[in-house]
Amino acid sequence: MTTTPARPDQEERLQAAFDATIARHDRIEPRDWMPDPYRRTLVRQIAQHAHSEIIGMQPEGNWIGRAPSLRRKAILLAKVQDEAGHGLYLYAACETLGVSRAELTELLLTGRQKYSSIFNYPTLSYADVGTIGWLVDGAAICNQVPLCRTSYGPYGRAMIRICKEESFHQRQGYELLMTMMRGTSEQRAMVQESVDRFWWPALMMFGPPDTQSPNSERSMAWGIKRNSNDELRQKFVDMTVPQAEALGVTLPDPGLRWNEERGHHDFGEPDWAELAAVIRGDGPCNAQRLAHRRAAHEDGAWVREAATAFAERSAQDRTEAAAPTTTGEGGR
Ligand code: FAQ
Repeated sequence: MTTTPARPDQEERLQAAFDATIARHDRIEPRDWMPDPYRRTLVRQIAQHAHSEIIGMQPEGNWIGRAPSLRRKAILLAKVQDEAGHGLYLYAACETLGVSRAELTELLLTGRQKYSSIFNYPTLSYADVGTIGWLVDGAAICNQVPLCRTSYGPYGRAMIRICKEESFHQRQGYELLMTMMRGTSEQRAMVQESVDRFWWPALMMFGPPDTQSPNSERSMAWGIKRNSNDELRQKFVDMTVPQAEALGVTLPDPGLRWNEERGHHDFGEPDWAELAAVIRGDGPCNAQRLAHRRAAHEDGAWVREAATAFAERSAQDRTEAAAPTTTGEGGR
């Protein structure tokens, strides 16, 4: 959706009001005027985020039928359902910018919009459920807590609730891994193997390095992003290292060490060529994840048709009930 074109003098005033709102760190709301590039950037980021939540149900969903106990199954089901909910809040936030959920779904299914690289990796053992909670939700929290203060109102408000739920997700993952680490040597080895596979992809979730991030500078000037990709990646590493020590796992990075001078951990360089390949569609599970999403969308067509028919029928019933009756004194 584009706003009705304003006259040049009006446009200047509207732009000045928009700039002043951003400078005050206030919110832009759906009915406020906003420049088209700001709207387009929001649609891109919020849609990518929504798609990530929905596609992100697949790697863990893979294990619902094979959970090792009823308790683990109930926890995992609740988590995966939360992710569907997050996708829906985010699609709803995106719709306030004038695009429909149907359009966004079409853009995902035709590969014209992205979703997070992390969901293109396989889940090979039950430990991956714990590692996704600990590392993937942990990275998501680092990235998303600052988004609660993003400049676009509906996105920021959606993020508040999402972050509360992500925090539960992170803890359930850590608790699962802690339980396995207190178990047998095979279970400990399973956890370490899983952490070895997920560590680098988790660091890549924050996006390319700042020097190669074409969107960061403008998104930060607009207050959409509050921190750069590298700042958040560093925060995640600093937060995770002591958790790994408490858990008793080794993070697979020989370059990882505390730097007293910087007051942060130094760490190795992720494989940026791998991130680029995964984003391009050439990751280990890209084709499988999109094919699954496409099939689910097609299988659900009858539900959408039935819901549309029901809504139309209900609207017609309401119109008929509200219409003035034609049967007067002379009627039958
Ligand atoms: N994967 O210029 P930048 C979750 C693209 S939710 C794929 O730095 P930007 C919860 C980027 O789109 C995880 N693509 O871009 C959960 C751009 O391409 P474009 C999702 C990536 O937007 C847990 C290009 O590269 N979270 O985990 C990635 O300023 C467990 C250049 O990059 C969000 O979406 C990537 N990792 O910064 C669910 C958070 N990185 O669009 C289930 C909101 C970059 O120009 C289970 N999003 N690209 O063609 C953001 O904070 C930002 O969009 C970034 C990227 C930081 C992801």
